[in-house]
Order: sequence, then C-alpha cells, then structure tokens
Amino acid sequence: MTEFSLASYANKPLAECTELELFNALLSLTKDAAAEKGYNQGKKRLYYISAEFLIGKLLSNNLINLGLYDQVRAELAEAGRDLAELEEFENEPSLGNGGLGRLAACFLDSCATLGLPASGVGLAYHCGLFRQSFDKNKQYESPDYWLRWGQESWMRRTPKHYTVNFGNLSVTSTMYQIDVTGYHSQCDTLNLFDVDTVDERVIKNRINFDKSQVAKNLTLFLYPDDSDEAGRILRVYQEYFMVSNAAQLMLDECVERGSNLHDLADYAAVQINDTHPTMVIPELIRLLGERGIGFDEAVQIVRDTCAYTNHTILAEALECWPLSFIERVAPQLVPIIQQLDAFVRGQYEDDFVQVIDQWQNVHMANIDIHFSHSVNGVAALHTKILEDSELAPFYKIYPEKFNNKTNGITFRRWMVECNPGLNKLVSGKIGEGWKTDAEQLEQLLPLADDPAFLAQLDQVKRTNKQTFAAWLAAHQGTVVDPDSVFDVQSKRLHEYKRQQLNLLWAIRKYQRLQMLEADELPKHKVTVIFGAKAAPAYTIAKDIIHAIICLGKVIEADPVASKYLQVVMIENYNVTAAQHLIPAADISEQISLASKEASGTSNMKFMLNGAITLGTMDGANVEIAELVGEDNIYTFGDSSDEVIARYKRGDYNPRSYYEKDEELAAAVDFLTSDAMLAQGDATNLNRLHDELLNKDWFMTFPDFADYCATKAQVLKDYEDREAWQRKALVNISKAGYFSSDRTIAQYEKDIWHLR
Ligand code: 7GP
Repeated sequence: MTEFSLASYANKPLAECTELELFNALLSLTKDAAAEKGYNQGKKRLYYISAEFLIGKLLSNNLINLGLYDQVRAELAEAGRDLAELEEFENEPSLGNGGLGRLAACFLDSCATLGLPASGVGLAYHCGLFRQSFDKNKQYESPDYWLRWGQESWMRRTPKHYTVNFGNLSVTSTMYQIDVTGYHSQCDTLNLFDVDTVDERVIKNRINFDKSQVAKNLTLFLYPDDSDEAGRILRVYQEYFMVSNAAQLMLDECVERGSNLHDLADYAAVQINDTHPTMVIPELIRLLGERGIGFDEAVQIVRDTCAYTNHTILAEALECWPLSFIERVAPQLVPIIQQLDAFVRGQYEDDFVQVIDQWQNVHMANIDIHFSHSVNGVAALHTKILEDSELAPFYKIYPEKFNNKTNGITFRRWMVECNPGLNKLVSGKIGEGWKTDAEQLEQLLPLADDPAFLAQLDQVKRTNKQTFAAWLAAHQGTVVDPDSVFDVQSKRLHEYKRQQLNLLWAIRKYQRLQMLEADELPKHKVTVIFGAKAAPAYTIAKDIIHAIICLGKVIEADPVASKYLQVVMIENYNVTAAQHLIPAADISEQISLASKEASGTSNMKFMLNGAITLGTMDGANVEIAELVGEDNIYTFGDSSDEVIARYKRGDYNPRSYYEKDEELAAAVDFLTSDAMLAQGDATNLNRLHDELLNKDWFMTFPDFADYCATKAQVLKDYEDREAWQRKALVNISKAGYFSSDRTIAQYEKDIWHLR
C-alpha cells in the first residue's frame, strides 16, 4: 500500500497553504487513496435511484473510511494546522432534505463497506435544498450555492453524456461522479446527472426563478416550489431526466458486463427510493422496446429488476401526476403508461389499484407496486400499517411482494466521526470490531453495573455538550448552558412530527415557573433545542417555527424563568449541525402522532450517542422500545390503533380537550398572549392558535397530558446521574440492530441478490 503524505500533494509547505490549497490537496490525496482501494465490481450491480442523497460533508468521512484520518491530522498538526479548520471550510452538499435522503447516503456507505457493487443515481442540484435564515423570528429561504468553492472537485465530471427527449426539447446530460468510500474496504460511486445549459442567473430573488425555461433551470433546486403548476411540471421534468439517465446508464453498463438484455435481472437490481423515480419503469420498458424486446417480455424483465421502497403513509405525499403533465414532459411514456393501465384494468376492478384514475391522474406508487417484485416499508410497524390499511388492497393481491426493512444508520458517521469521545471510550473497552459488526456493542452491557464506567460516559456527554455550546455560539451567537438538560427535537418541520406538542409543553413549563415559589424551583435548567426547516410553501409549519422563536425570546426576557428554561432554534439545520448536536443530546424527542412516522432515523442516531428517547409508539421507536426494555425509554400517548380508529370515526374535536384541560387551554391561548404578540406577528400566531383549536389534524391535544406527565418523570429521573447513564449505556449497547449494515445485508439477501 502506498504511504500517502499530504505534503506531497501541496506545492508549498503545509504551514503556508491557504485553506483552499490545503483542501484541494486533501481532495487529491483522498481521490488517489480511493482509487488505490478500487471499486466493488461484479456481474450484478445495484442502481439505487433517489431524488435525494443527503451525504453531508465528505472530508473527514472519507479520511476515516480510508484509514487516513489520524495520519493526516497528525501531519497537519505538525505543520501547525488543524483538520477541524478544514472541516469548517468544507461546504455541505445540499442534495437532500430529510430522512429519505440521509437514508440513501447511509445505504451507500454500507453497500461500499459490505463490498456490494452499487451505484447511487440522482441529480446534481446546483443549489439543492434552500438555506434557512431567521429574520424577525421567521424563516427565510435563500439559494444554497454549495458548489461555489472549488468543492466541485468531490464531483468528477465524466465523459458520459446521454440525450433526454422532452417532447419538442431535447437536452444532453453530463454525468458527475462522487466516490463513496467504504469503511476499510472498496468504493462505490454516486452518479449525479446535470445539463450544461443550467443557468443560475434565472434565479430572481431568494428562491424564485423563471420556471418556464426548462433547459436553464432543470437541476437548479431540489423540490422546486410546487405551489403553482409550472413548479409541479418542473418536478416531473426533473424526475424524467433522472430516470432516463439512470435507465440509459444501466442498460449500457449491463451490456458491457455481458447482458443480452433478456437476462437484465441477472445484471442489475434497481431500488426505487419512494415514488420520485417511478418513471424508470415505463422508461426501461420503452428502451427495451427500442432494442427489440416485446412489450410483455419487457414488463416481466422490468418487474424482475425493480423493487420499491415506501417512505411515508401520509396520503398527500404519495405522488399522483396528471397524465397531461407526462404528456408534456415525456410523451413517449404515455402509450406505455396507458398499456400498463389497461393491463391492470384487465385483471382487477378495484379503483384503488388502478394506474390511471377517472380524472386522468397517474398514481405513481401503483405503478411501482404492480410492476416491481418487492414492496417494502421502513420499520416493522410501518410495513404492518401498509399491509393492513394504507395499501391493503395491494397486499391482498401480492402478499409475497411485501416485506419489511427496518431502517439503519452508518455508525462510521454517526459515532466514529461525530462523537470521537464516545468512540474512544467504547473502543477502549471492547475493541474496534463493532465498527463493522455493530451487534458487538452488546459487549458493553455488563458495564451497566460499573459506576466508574458510567461516570466516564457522563464525562463524555458533558464534554460533548460544551463542544456543542461552543459551536452554537460561533454558528449563530446563541449561548446555551452545558450544565442544563439538552432536550432535543431535530428533524424536518411537519405537523405530524408534532414540534407543536413540544412547544405547548415549553409554554406550560414557562407558565408553571412563573407560579412556583423559590423553594419549588427545579434543580436543572432545561434547554429545549429545535432544529428544523419548513417547506417554503408550508404555512403552518412556518408559523410553528415563528412561535418557537418568539417563545424563546419571551423566556429569555424573563429574569426568573430564563434561569430554568431556554428554548432555542438552530438556524439552517443540516447534517453538519446534526453531527454537532446529536452527541450532545440528553433527551431525544420522537413524538410523532402514532402511525404517521414511517420509521425515523434520528431516533437511532440519538440512541447510539447515549440520549434517552421520549417518544410515542410510532415507527422504529417501537423496535427501540422492544430492544432496550421499558426502563430505558419513555413512551406516552395513544397507540397507532387508537389513532387510526379515531381517524376512521372522524369524530375528533380538539375543542373538547381544550375545554376539559385548563392547563392545555392556557398553553394554547398563550400563543396569542400580549407577551407573544410583543415578539411576533399576530397573523402567524393567530393562525396557529386557530389551527390547533379548530383542526389539530395531527391530534396534539389528546396526547398533551400524558406527554407532560411523562416528560416530568424524565426530568425527575435525570437527577440521578448514575441511573441515567445506566439507561444511556443500555441504549448504546442495544443500538447495533440499527446499523445500516444490517439493513443492507437484508436488502441484499431478500431483494437484490447481487452475490
Ligand atoms: C422519511 C420518513 O418520514 C421517515 O420516517 C423515514 O425514517 C425516512 O423517510 C427514511 O425511510 N420520508 C421522507 O423523508 C420523505 O420525503 C416523502 O418522504 C416521500
């Protein structure tokens, strides 16, 4: 193996290099080291097609995976330079928005590490997801020009180009490649497509732009604003562009590896990550047709090749496009989609399972389910809800297609990289084997009775809280107290995730603090930390952000309450922020309305980093609860069965809860109190107040009392530091199941059969 020395990649002494020069030297070194490791190869290859790959910063991740981290850090230190300074310098690629995109990134890491030949396929968005900033206590969005810095060099431009035909416009794509380094193993690649004609100058102000010029704005943004028709059609353009490139690439590569296309399923597995890549099914059928394969055989080949993952049970998130949009974007697919529709109609009468409905809308998930060989949910409860209710008519037709693949996370990023203190403590006790065989973390379990070890665990957490506090102060000037309890809820802002429930708790806590006598005041301050972006057109989500920030200001201005309570909202929450925040958390808030969160993956990251979950029995929380046992998790609220039954009855009335529970009523009404109105905007606060009182679609009120009682218990238990750290230790020990290596091994065994 070559000895890689950073000095040999710089053309002057390291001490004299600018950050950009050092960064570029590191890029070249990493590329060479990856090339030396080589790429996973094999007859059959996975094509993981996804609209999002939320890969996070790559510098440290790559150095760790390539086994170069310590050496490079030492070499830099010798020259008086700090790797942390370069980590700061790196821009985070803005290629995803939440769980689905981050999952795709963890999956690629695990595929590479497990030696599976795999390619991620997606789009090279120029600005990706918006950058969030706060002004007047509200969220503002601006373009995130993550590519401007010389960091395009993580992405190599390849000589691969494809033609994609959109009706009367045809564009030429360029494929870019990012190395996906496996942990002490070979590499895979992430292939991202772009068109050279994209022009950032069409961006007018903030994130508004002229959506009519497709060739100029095709890959500008991830999820362009879909509040108007032009924006919705642009999404269809993006989707078709993505899958047409994916299909052409895959057919080319399979033929190169020896496929005669009739045997395509022996050469390729396609994983359709939610419905955004659905058009790959008709596109493959079309391309196989062009290459001489008849329709029926093509359908069978595609079915044997493709598998579909569902990531949500929110009906409104299941994509459904007017056929007329597809007619405009990819008219060549229309006859194929109509044939698929006729095929289904010939066999099944149920309206629910049709491809094209009576209003000429195309149901993307229905195409996926009929014309792929596997349909999976992402946690046990989620898969069960798909089978029993959301997709029940399909489950009746195809019971053999349905399967569960509980999500996972890569422990290399979510412990080794982000929590060096814990990594050192754990590895010092049980060695390094857990990094590739995560269940070995169970070897820590006997230490639950070792007070000295528990004290060390406590010390690691304390240090992480200090480090986070320093980062937050530098990031946005917010000062938090590392001696307080860090109570964290970080994830996209959505009403079903119920940040508003946590907000109501914080209001109630504030109101109680005002009433307490000095000798009743709590021992530990609580710092409630939120991190969340709201979709630009999602009004109520933005109102919730506004209310959280306003509440933070109200409390801050109160000399007594501010000693015991602080409410903080992290600006521009992203993977980088998560890597600072999660290792510092004491409490992991996973409080979605039961039945609504497909899995959740931050719940796993917090658990691995020793935070204790306060959650509903939803998504993967259910599996966490089974693994750690009831002493080591706090659960509350209505069960998914109760929630589903209440929706069915249709008799939920938030007012009846408001009228029965004085504390709830006081908390809700505080939203529009003088104190809040002095900080915020009456329109937003009134709208949120009315929404909760009159609609509360995600049933915050029925769970409020139980949530408050359970949280009081959590905070009480926090006082016994040793007992608390024992819980943390059990959580860390049992987290092994949630390694994405386990998830990927299951996909491989049950669905892909790459080897
Ligand atoms: C998310 C789910 O909300 C989350 O529960 C799950 O852990 C994650 O996928 C990974 O499976 N869904 C999305 O991020 C999303 O955009 C809409 O879904 C299609």
